[in-house]
Amino acid sequence: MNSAGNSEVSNPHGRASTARLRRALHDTRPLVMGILNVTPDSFSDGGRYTALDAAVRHAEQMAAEGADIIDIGGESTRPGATAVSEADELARVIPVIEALRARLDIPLSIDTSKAGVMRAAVAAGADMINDVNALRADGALAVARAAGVPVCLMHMRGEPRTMQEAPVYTDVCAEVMAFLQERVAACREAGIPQADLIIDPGFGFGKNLEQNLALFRGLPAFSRMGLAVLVGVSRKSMLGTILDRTADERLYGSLALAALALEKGARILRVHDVAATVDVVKVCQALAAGRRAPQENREQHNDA
Ligand code: 7PM
Repeated sequence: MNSAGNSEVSNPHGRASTARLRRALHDTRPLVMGILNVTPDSFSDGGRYTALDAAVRHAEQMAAEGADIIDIGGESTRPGATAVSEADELARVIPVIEALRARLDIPLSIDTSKAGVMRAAVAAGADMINDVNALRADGALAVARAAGVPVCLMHMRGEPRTMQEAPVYTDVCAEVMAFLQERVAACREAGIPQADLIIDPGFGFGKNLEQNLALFRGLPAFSRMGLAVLVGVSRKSMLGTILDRTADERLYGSLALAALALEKGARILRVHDVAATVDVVKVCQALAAGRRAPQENREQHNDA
């Protein structure tokens, strides 16, 4: 594997934050990824400064709250979203990545499906690629390979604009797993190291409530694929449907799913509410450590 050599092209700084992300990915402590939505810049009455400044302050707050990764998205990948041009997406996310890289040591993730945005984002300071399209766009595999950073491969049925129109599966877990296996194989063939791959069932992306719940119950099987599993359920509409609550009323439901996801083997939680989720991680970690105690006790007993 010579991804280090190629990575010099687009990851020229050989960043400490990328190395820190890789170490964290191979540690057992679950990671909290804070969501940073970058709104379109307005050039009128100082709006451009305001949008960038608001994004930087939001990211700084999430870092202070204990986020392990900041995921920067230009909104084009949301369910129901209409396509955003590459030029518009670059104009939104690149200034934010540059500003954050200059201020923070925290690993930065770029949430995009476009090869050109991936390349520019990593050159500007991103340490990870988060692609809801699992590197299926033209040129995305080659760019990710050359970038030499970890990649999250997410399952999506259909395309963002139309995918919530009556999705049909025979066995949603088996079909999502088969898709992710195929994308992992494509990445390996393209030369991306297995250790740099993260998988994500893609909650809400072309799935109804029943299918989302079946996927969530199936999380242990995804973990057994041998790759880190990322779960993104924060404030999602599956919670809105269960609770009959608006997006800003879904914190408690999101935290319930965060704890359950960790219990089912999730390694990265992609969330809006970083401080609250960091507490969930600490509580679940304390419980998990207690679960290992009997074995440690037994070993001590055997040694004696
Ligand atoms: C509206 C609806 C706005 C949904 C935003 C969203 C995921 C992701 C998103 C995920 C990974 C959101 C989503 N969701 N990337 N990007 N996994 N890897 O809730 O579940 O943020 S966009």
